[in-house]
Amino acid sequence: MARHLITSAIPYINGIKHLGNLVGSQLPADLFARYLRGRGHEVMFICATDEHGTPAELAAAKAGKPVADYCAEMHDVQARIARGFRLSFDHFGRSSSAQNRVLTQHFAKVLADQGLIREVVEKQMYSIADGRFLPDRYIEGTCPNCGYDSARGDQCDNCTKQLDPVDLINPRSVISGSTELEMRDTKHLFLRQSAMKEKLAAWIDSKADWPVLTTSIAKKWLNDGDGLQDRGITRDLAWGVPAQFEGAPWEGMEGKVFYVWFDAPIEYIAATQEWADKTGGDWARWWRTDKGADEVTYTQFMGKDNVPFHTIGFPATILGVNQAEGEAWKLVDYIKSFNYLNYDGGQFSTSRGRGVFMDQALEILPSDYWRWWLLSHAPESSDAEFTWENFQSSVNKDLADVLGNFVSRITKFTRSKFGEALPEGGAWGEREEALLAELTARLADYERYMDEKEVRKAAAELRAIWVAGNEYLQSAAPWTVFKTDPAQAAAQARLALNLVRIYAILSAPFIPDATEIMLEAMQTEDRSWPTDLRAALTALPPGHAFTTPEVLFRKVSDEEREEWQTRFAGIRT
Ligand code: B3M
Ligand code: ZN
Repeated sequence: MARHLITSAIPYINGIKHLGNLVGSQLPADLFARYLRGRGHEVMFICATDEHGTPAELAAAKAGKPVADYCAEMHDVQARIARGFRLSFDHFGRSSSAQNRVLTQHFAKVLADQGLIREVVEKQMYSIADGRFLPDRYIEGTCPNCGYDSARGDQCDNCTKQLDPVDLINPRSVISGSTELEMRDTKHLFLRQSAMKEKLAAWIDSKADWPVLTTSIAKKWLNDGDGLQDRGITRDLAWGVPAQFEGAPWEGMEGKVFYVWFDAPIEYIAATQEWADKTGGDWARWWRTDKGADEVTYTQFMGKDNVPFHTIGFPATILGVNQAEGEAWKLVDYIKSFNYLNYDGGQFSTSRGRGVFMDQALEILPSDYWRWWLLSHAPESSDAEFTWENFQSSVNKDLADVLGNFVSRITKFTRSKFGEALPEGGAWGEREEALLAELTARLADYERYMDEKEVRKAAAELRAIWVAGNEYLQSAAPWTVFKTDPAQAAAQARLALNLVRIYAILSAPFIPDATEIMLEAMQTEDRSWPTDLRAALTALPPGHAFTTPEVLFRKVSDEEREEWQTRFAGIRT
């Protein structure tokens, strides 16, 4: 038994996530967590909401709520939807927690003590009417490139040109609309990432087993020069972790907070502390290498856009802090990153409300249907695309025709010929031995793909394991055998019913609700991983009672598909 720490990139607080976000971080992280628990390992699975920064402030303002209230409400909404998708976090934290504030300020102080922070005076737009500095996104004006009159200070949404607030024609404050803006000096803290370059490079070079997607992005940032520039870690905002020295004032930093990307990854640790404070558990054995975390395998899951912050930014913080005496924080062992999932010929878009969002998905079908499609089409080697045709066909074929049909056929057949208990008599023949051999080989592949976090391949192998059972039933045809040799049919039914329990266990990482229905139908609580398949195929003995479940998976009709296609073609408002 090993110990595994798993974190998913923490979703922004400013709205409900779409299915593309889900499949890029939380869902595959959950898959891996459930798999490892199923194999008997000790798992700590952490996620949280990312609550600081301008997006949170802007979303709260739009909702007409104080930002703290808005975040508390949205956290509950996201937590509820996460439960709906059966995301099995050990803790779903909040980056605005007291634990994160304390730890973020502690890390900043240690970094400063190590000489890894320097102060920089910059010029920034100040709004006299609002009495505050304005972050780039708080300034709007006319785009110098295309003339669009609501271009943001960081980018023009119309022509996509990257902008600087000073480029805007007639700039105004998003908060008050005031045009009384002037450039003023403001002081910020910069993390001296450049001083960490060699350590970072050596660390990334040592990760030969990482996915190419992860290392290619990491190396690009490391070597391009750009990525290794010293990075501003404070902002002129009210909402965030105050830029203080372990709670004491930091001269010149009054009214400033740490940049959201500085405190967000620290929340992985802080969320584990939140968990410990709630449960009385020990967080240090997961995060402090001097307290047992050196024996932990730590895996992170995220979309490719988050990779630079996890291969450069956060490790620079940890490596820098660890230079100090008494600091010994765990670095990530493996970063699994994902490409993008597109939606029906375009991109999912939160800002434009395009695609299917997590709450909407659960309104039309239970989570297993989505989990299966998303994971079996995870955007690993390239971007992937969601289409309703493809979704309908996967659900109908894989879930209804293959797995659902297998469970339904064998339970109904046995009930009608023998009653609702595993029948007695008969023995295995060549066909059963051949099935065992195939399942043994496929299970080994399935485990290997899961260990390697090859999500799509694992899904394909699991499906093949279901298919093997279906084909066995088809060729054994106990309904025909029963007419001439009931004992033989009984042996076949027994094997197939045992296979239902095995399918329940193996499928749990992908479709946990179906697992519960199958185990309930087989009237067993035995969830032990079938390491010895021969034994597992006879685990439920003759006479063991079962029930015949309602339809495990229903089909998606053409009418539904068309209805959903139309319903989600527009923009969510
Ligand atoms: N909140 C971006 C995102 O939701 C960001 C991830 C933080 S991970 C520490 O994709
Ligand atoms: Zn423009």
